[in-house]
Amino acid sequence: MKLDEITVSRAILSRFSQKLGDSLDLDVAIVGAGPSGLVASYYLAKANARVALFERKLSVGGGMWGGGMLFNEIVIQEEAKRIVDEFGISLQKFQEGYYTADSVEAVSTFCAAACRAGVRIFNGISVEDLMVRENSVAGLVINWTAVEMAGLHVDPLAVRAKFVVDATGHPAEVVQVFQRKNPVRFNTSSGKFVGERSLWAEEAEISTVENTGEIYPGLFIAGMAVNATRGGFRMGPIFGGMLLSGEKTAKLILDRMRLDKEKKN
Ligand code: 48F
Repeated sequence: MKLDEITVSRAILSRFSQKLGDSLDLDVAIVGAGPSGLVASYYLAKANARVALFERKLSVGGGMWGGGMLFNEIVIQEEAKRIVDEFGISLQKFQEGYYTADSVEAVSTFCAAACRAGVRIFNGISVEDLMVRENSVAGLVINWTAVEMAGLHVDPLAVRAKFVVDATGHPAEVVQVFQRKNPVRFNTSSGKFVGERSLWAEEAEISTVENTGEIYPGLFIAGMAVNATRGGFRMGPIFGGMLLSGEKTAKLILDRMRLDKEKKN
């Protein structure tokens, strides 16, 4: 077969335009492809929601690749074992209730499962703002990470979504930019972004999951962004809470979608 460079270029342009074009009007837009965002997106897509995931970096996986202090093993506790098993990631029992997984296998498997379930993942794209309507969040404002890094004055594009999930980890970037630019009151103890507390793994793992939810109409928080937004503790390199938070996010949004549909009919 003869290879033509222009056909290669045309194939990339055409397929990417189609993929992004099909993602401009979504049920759910997730920001951040760490463990919580990947897992949330997987369960949403599996239930046939139209979902896309926007990740600033080239690589997905967020803070999972490096395990703890670059030792690329992650720890999963008993409560989240069923999720890891569902994805088919190999787990080794360390001692009662503690399991370990190779972080590279974990990231690549979560990512492949999300893609195969129908999630469209856009890497190298940063979310710089939200789109709003009167009293709710209506989507994302996106731009190339390369534009952001170069500090170029280039206007962004917009993505409409019924629900937005901040899964940006410790900085809770979406929540923070939204608060900075709008006189909003969140569903948190102070009505504002509270900020993350120091390390307390057990407490943090519980509160991550308990506090996962909608903090403003149309805006959900998942993973470490939950503890940052609601003033929870950090938990270090144990990842069960991230997975359970992602699963809960998907469940809450799917319930809401069902309710909204029933109300319409
Ligand atoms: O930090 P991250 O892995 O979030 P997570 O799912 O998991 C937290 C754990 O990794 C770990 C922990 C628990 O053990 O404490 O830190 O809550 O992934 C967040 C992803 O969001 C991307 C960022 O590059 C990372 O991959 N991200 C952050 N801000 C933006 C963004 C943005 N504005 N636009 C797009 N992506």
